[in-house]
Amino acid sequence: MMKIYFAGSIRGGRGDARIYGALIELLKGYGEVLTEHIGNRSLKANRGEALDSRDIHDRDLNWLRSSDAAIAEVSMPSLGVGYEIAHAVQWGKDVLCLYNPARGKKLSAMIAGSPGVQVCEYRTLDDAKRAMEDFLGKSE
Ligand code: 6K6
Repeated sequence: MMKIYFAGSIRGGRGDARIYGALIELLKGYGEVLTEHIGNRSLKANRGEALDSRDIHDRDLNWLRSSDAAIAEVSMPSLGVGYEIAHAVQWGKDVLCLYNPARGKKLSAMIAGSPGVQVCEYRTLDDAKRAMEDFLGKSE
């Protein structure tokens, strides 16, 4: 089964957590989502898992390295998500960034201008679903 790494903001802000949850539910139809907790709305920006930061960092990078495809929701700017995207690009992974301009933040030029990532603007869950299907079809 394909291993999918999903990245979304945690300490950057949880305003889009509901969207992450919906995207993760869709992704579960295509493979194993290694980071299901990102969509958990009880995961708050200031009160996370019981692991310390070093353990979270090492675990997440190991998951990312072992994944077949990486998908990041980037409408809410997050240092951690940017850091993960940079690693995935360096490791030669296929990376899809989903960006909803209606959330009101302009996408960083470091993501919008990265030749290693595919950026897809979306407005509806249906748009995002199509983009993820196209992308995963190519990474198989
Ligand atoms: C949760 C709530 C408060 O602190 C946490 C720490 N827990 C984390 N658990 C799992 N993944 C994390 C955690 N913190 C950051 N990450 C990873 O970085 C996730 O894979 C996200 O894609 C990304 C979020 O980064 P920030 O900078 O928005 O936190």
